[in-house]
Amino acid sequence: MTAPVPRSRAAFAGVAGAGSALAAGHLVAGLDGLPTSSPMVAVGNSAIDLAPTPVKEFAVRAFGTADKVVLLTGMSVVIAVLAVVAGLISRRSRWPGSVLIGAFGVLGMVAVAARPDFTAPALAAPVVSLIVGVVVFGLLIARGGQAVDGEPSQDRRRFLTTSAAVVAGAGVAGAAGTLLGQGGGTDTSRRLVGARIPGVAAPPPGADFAVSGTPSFLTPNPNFYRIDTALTVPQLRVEDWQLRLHGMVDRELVLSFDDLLRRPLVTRPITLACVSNEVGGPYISTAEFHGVRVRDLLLEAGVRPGAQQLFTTSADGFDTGTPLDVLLEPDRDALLAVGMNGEPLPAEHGFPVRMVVPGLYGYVSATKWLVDAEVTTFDRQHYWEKRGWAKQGPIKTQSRIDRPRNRDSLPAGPVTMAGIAWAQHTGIDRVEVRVDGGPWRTAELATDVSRDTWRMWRTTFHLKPGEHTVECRATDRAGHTQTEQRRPVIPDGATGWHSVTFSCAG
Ligand SMILES: Nc1nc2c(c(=O)[nH]1)N[C@H]1C(S)=C(S)[C@@H](COP(=O)(O)O)O[C@H]1N2
Ligand SMILES: [Mo]
Repeated sequence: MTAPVPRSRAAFAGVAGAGSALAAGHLVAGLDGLPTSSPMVAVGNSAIDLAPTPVKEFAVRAFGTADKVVLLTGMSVVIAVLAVVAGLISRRSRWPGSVLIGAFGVLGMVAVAARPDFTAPALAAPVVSLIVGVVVFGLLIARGGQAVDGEPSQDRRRFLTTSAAVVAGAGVAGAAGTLLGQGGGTDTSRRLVGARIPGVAAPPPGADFAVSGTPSFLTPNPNFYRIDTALTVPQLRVEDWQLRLHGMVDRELVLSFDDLLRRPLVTRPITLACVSNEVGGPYISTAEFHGVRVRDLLLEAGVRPGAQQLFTTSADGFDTGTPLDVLLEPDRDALLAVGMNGEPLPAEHGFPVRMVVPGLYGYVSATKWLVDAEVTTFDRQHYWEKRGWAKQGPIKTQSRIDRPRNRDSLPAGPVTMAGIAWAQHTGIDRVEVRVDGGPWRTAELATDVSRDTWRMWRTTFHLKPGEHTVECRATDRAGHTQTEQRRPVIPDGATGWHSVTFSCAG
């Protein structure tokens, strides 16, 4: 004869059951070398792909690269609440809660099976997860019961010992799963590739005004902005990597990493920019990219008449379409990049191979963890096009003020203002700056490195005490001056002048 399980124990049984289920699934996914089959990861990735566009835009705007941490935290809270419910409805019998936990296990299986990189072995993780969840929950509910005529302290000790064992086991399994999922051979693989990436020469003197507050001309790899839909960074190895270039071509190419590196490797400085960058935003960076020209590969395969785009797909299911007329321009130097700033691509930036196309926003050109390239017509819609963004995304001429910063307070007198301007593949001709709506003044420009990269500017104004607003606008070499009209990032990139308000003290 037993009394109902006390509320606190029942709630704990729910949370510990769900937690050990997720940890066990995570461990099996890591052991299998299929980190995206971890139920927590798969559910998170599905949430990212299914989220309506405004929600995603908000997430990127509000949390930037931390959006994934926010998503995982949010998921954990929801799961914890449901787990408490599972516990509380099982105070007299383990079954109602077991059914609820089992239902979540099935949801995890569905999420794993729906992933674009799904293969049957990936089901092992969610299946183990489901079983562990139901068993641990049932065990803790059974241990949590109090014998009506028994000794309460003995009950408590028994429940606490079991609970401690479960928590420790789940912690170890979760941590081991994360470690196993991270290594994945990518690190070793990167070291092997390292020797094959050429070094980079320093940018020419005067290529940036870092002393006046601009970024350095080349962005160090760890500081390079990162935008993608991958909850966990795909872990690929060069040994397994293969690219299929197929579709409307005369000769299909299947390239291993060695095949790719047998082609001439070029090094180009390129400024990559994200279409989701707000006016004044941080999603722009520059690197020397090392890679093979996409044009050479397309010519080798032979593009058939009528083909319009190269549809590229990543190992994690992201895809995009890039116009063939851009990729085939002789001087565009669109690259299948294998390196960045003298190193193999970092895992976060697409190891082992990604595409980079000067002049196009990343969402229509810069596929990371590239595994497939299909020459096709414009009919096939890409990932962001399906979500309301423009099919094509040439980068808009833009400029940004890096110094002063909003709300800075500076001494009155000479104030140096500095920032960046970009019009990839066209080049920057002029940057003008004005203070408090006064006349435009042409700023000093940094050394011109390439029309595919950003260009730094600076100028000094003599300012009186009080509040001031500075604005800037760029003119590109096609003679186009940035419009003042403010437009949002969706569907094809923000427009408007960046402005910064600060004050000078006398
Ligand atoms: N596989 C994959 N590649 C991707 C994306 C992605 O979500 N998945 N995002 C694209 C977008 S929107 C941009 S702006 C660039 C960013 O590249 P970075 O993270 O190396 O800066 O990658 C592009 N390539
Ligand atoms: Mo982007």
